[in-house]
Amino acid sequence: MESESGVKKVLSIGMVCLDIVTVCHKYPKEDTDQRVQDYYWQRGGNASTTSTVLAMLGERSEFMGAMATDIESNFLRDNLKSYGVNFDNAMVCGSEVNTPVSMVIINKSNGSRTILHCAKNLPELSFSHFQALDLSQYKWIHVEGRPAPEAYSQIMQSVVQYNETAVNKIRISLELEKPGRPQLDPLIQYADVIFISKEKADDERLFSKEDVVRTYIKKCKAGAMVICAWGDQGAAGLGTDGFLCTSPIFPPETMVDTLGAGDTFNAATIFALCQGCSLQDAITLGCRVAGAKCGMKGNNGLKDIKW
Ligand SMILES: Nc1ncnc2c1ncn2[C@@H]1O[C@H](COP(=O)(O)OP(=O)(O)OP(=O)(O)O)[C@@H](O)[C@H]1O
Ligand SMILES: *[C@@H]1O[C@H](CO)[C@@H](O)[C@H](O)[C@H]1NC(C)=O
Ligand SMILES: CC(=O)N[C@H]1CO[C@H](CO)[C@@H](O)[C@@H]1O
Repeated sequence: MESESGVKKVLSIGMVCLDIVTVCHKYPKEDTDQRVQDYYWQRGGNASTTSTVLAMLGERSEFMGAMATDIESNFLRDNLKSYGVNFDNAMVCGSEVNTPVSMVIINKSNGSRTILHCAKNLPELSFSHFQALDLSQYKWIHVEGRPAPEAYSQIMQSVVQYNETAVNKIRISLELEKPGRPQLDPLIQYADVIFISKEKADDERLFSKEDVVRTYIKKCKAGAMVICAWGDQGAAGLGTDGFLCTSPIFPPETMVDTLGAGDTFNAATIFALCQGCSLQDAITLGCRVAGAKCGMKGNNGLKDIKW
């Protein structure tokens, strides 16, 4: 048995932000005044949510990204601690910088989430900050494709280079999800696992999860795999070996909240791949955990389920 400190970590790189969530029984009409059912703060940001779910599934999990020092950021720090997500290597910015905030409206009648995002002046993670990391602590690095292609390209290349001679091998996963960011596609060549979102696919006129993985696998390095989650259609995965797999959804009894279902899917899929599962089993676990998440408020309840 390896000692706790010898256990390699999974690092998630990207955004942490504050989600101010409002739950209403139906989606509001413009210029009306009404009561809502609930209101709460939660930690959001795709990489940050992925790091949370990885921690709940039992991985040693770390988050790295830019963080402010304002009131909102205090909430985020306390929250990361409460989930056991390490953030010792976050890029802490000066007092003039604001935490990004997503105002989220959850429609209780169907679980849908509408996001209004406000990013003021938080910088992107820089390569020089990343370079100070001791990579020997990690077995997996998950990268949320942010609009900083140069920094992210340098980050990923430095991991690939480290990996060539290191004893401990690191695998990289990359999430490309926002449409209109084709400048991030070249990052695909450095990743072992690539997550492509439905949103990005829609924008590129790819109309099914199978079309997405068949199109994107051509851009991948040998041995890599592409994964695409497609809301209530489940998910598909394809490796450069040409073996296509799909998973159905595992719907909860009632849909409560789909916010972060995609990040939960990514985390559970990465967790399964870290355990040595096949791609088929990994996306199936991804859909099971994401489905369970859709049936609860937030994702804290996931830690009470045995997978
Ligand atoms: N209506 C649903 N019923 C059951 N499972 C669902 C539903 N919607 C999503 N899921 C599960 O979540 C996974 C991810 O879904 P999807 O890609 O739509 O998330 P997303 O919209 O990106 O979420 P978010 O952006 O809020 O993180 C799906 O593969 C599926 O397993
Ligand atoms: C790291 O090395 C392993 C083993 O050679 C390989 O499978 C993997 O693709 C490499 N990952 C990266 C990011 O270079
Ligand atoms: C903070 C952030 O970028 N959140 C994004 C996470 O992913 C969803 C889609 O899956 C986006 O809509 C969010 O804006």
